[in-house]
Amino acid sequence: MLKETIQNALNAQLSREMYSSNLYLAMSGYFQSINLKGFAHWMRLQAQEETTHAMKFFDYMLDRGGLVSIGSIDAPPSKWDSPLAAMEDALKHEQFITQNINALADLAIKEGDHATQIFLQWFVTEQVEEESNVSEIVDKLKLIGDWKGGLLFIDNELAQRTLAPENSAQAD
Ligand code: OFO
Repeated sequence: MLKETIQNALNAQLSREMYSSNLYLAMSGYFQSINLKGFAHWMRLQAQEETTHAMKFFDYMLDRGGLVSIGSIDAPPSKWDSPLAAMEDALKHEQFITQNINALADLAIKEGDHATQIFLQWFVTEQVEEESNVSEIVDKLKLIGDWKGGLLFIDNELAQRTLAPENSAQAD
């Protein structure tokens, strides 16, 4: 049985993961609208990955006899000033998610909830990867500055992305 404090915190994170999915889907739409199809593809997969993250919280709470409650989810923006501005927003958002995962892990320790601590370890590791992936794209965009050829090169690179098995919809 989940303690109420833990259940509330897990439900709040479930909603944040759903917001992440909506945010990245909105970014995918923005990139598609400016014909950066590699960026759009990368963000579309990122949105799918976030849905998988949300479902991990959903399944975990139910496995522990908890109650899922879906909170209201803010609408994400629909456009950005530049590819760099969008990716910088994505990085800021991932840093925010990392803070929340860490706060959840602290709460699980405080409440002596060992199962939740172990469940959250996957997310602690995942956040290192999430920040690093986005940060690399931000750095490359800064490096190329206004050079359009460089932007198309990055776009081609991002078009190659595939989903890792642990982040595909089939994972549980
Ligand atoms: Fe769920 O990792 Fe990004 O937000």
